[in-house]
Amino acid sequence: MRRRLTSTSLTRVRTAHTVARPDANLGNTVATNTDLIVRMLKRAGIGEGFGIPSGNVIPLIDSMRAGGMRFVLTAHEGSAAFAADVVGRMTGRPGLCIATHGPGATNLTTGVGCAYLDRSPLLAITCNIPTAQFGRRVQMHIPHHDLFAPITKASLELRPGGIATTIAEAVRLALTEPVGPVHLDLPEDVAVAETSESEVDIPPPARLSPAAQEALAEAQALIARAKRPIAVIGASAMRMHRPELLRRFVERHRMPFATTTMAKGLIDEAHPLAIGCIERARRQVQREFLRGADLIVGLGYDTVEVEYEAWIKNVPLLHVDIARADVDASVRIAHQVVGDLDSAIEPLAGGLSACDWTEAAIAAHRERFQASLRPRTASFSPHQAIDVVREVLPKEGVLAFDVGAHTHQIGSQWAAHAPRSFLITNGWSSMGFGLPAAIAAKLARPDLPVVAVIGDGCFQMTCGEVAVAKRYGLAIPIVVLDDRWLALIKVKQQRRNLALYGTELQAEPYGTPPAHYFGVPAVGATTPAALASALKQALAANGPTVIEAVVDASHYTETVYD
Ligand SMILES: Cc1ncc(C[n+]2csc(CCOP(=O)(O)OP(=O)(O)O)c2C)c(N)n1
Ligand SMILES: [Mg+2]
Repeated sequence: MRRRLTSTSLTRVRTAHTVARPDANLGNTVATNTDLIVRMLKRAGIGEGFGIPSGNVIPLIDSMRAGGMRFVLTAHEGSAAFAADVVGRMTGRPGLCIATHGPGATNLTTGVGCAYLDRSPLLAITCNIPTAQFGRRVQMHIPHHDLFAPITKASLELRPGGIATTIAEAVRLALTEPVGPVHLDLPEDVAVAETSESEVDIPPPARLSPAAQEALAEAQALIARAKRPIAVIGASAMRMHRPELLRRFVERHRMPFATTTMAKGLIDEAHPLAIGCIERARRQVQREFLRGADLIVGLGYDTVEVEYEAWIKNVPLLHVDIARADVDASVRIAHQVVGDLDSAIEPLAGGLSACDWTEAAIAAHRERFQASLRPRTASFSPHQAIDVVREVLPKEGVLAFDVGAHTHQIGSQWAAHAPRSFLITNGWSSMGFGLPAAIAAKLARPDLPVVAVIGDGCFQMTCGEVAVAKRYGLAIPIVVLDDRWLALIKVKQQRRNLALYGTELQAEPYGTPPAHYFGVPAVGATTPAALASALKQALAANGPTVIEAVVDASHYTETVYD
C-alpha cells in the first residue's frame, strides 16, 4: 500500500526536512520540539537511547546527535527496549527506546512489556505520522495508545505547548513505585516544529508510604516466635535503596534465605545462610526444604515471578512488600506488611528471634541441592559450561542470560555475589532478552566484565545484535549453548509423553562454527577447558566474541521441571 499524504502534510514534512538546524543546541538556529525533548531527557539523566530510525525518527535522533546524547542503533526494536529496560535497572534512571510507527512500535512492545512486568523504569518514544493524518487508512498506521496502554503505566501524547511538562511527568511516573515504562507518542509535525517552550524541572518520584507501626509490630512478634523461619527475597527488593538491610535482617535472626531468580545477588550467595534460588532447576529439593519451615517471610516477593501457592503448601506466610500478596485461597497468610521496603525491613532487622536453625543444617541442604544440579554426564553438559563461566567471570562481573532450560539451570546453579550482577527477565520471560541485556550492561558499566549466556534458539532470534556489540566495541563474550533444541519446550513435551515435534532446531550435530557472524569472531568449544580458554581470551578482546559451546543437554530431563 502506498502512503497517502495530504498536500498540507507533505508541505509540512518537506519544509521540516529542509530547515537548516544541525547545530541547534549550539545556539544559533531555531530550537525544535525534538531539541527540547533531548534537553528534557538529559535533564532526567538519560544518556542514550536505543532504537531503529525511519524518516519520521530522524528529527529526534538528529537532535540527539546535536545535543550530545548517544543513539544506539540496534538490529531489532525489541532488543532496543530490552536494552533500555536493563539501563533502567543498572542506573536507576529511565532507559530510553525509540521506534517508528506501526511495525516499529509493535516490535518495541516485546521489550516494553518486559519493563512493565519486571518493573524497570523506561521511556518508549514512537515517532508517528503527522497529526493531520491520524485516524486515516495510511501506510504503517495503527493507534499507538491502544497498543501501549496494556503494557505501560501511561501512554502520553507529545503536543506543542505541553512537551516539557509531559516528559517531566513521564519521568516522574516511570520512577514512581512500582516503577515501569511510559510511552510517549511524537507526531512528525510536532517533532519538527519550532518549540515555544522552555525546560521545566522534573518533580521527584512519589514515595511509597511507610508501613504502619502496628503492622510492623505484629511482624516482629511473628518472627520472634518462629523457630524455623525461612526468608524468600523477591524482585521488588531489587529496587531497595539499601539492599544491605536484607543481609542485616537475615543475620540478625540467623534466618536461612532463598531468593527468586531475579533477586539473586541482593545478598551474596556465598553467605552461610544462603540456600539458593527457588522454583528453578531441582525445584523439588528446594520445595522440600521450604516446607520444613514454620514461617515463610516473603521480602519484596513479587508473585509475577512465581505464585506463592506453587511451593508454599501450608506453611504460614508473613508477606512484606510494596503491595498485598496476590495469592489463591490455599495460601495461609499469617500477616502482611505493606509499604516502602527500606523503611519496613529496617525495623524488622532488629527485634527478637527464636530461630533454631544450625549453620550445619543449612550447609548440608545447600550442598545436597548443588550436587543434585550436576548429575554425572559422559559428554560436555550445560551444567559444566555454566560452572566454567562462573569460574572465569570475576566475582563483580555481570551475567546476562536468556530464557530457556538454561535459565532454570543457571538460576539454581549460579552463585551471584552482588546486586545488578545477574540480569534476566522472569516476570516477562521473553526469549531475546540476554544479548541486548549484555550490551546495555556493558554500555552502562564499561568498568565491569560482562558475559552473555544464551540458548541456541535465543541466539537465532537475536543474533543480529552481535553486530551492535561490534559497532560499539563492546568486549562481551557471547556463550551460546548449542544443544540443537528449544530444550525447555522439549522437556515439557517429554514430561507430557508427547512426540518431540516443532522443537528441534537442527537435526545434524553442530560442526565447527563459521569464522564470524557479521564480522564478530566465532569459536567452538567442546570441552570445559576449551570453553575456559576461549572465555578468558574473549574477556580480554576489544570487541565481542561468539563462543559456541556444543553441549549435550540430556541432563535437563533430570534437573529441569523435576
Ligand atoms: C518470545 C518468546 N517466544 C517463545 C517463548 C517460549 N519459550 C521459552 S524457552 C524456549 C526455548 C528456548 O530455546 P533455547 O534458546 O535453545 O534455550 P534452551 O531451552 O535450549 O536452553 C521457548 C520457545 C518465550 N518464552 N518467549
Ligand atoms: Mg537450545
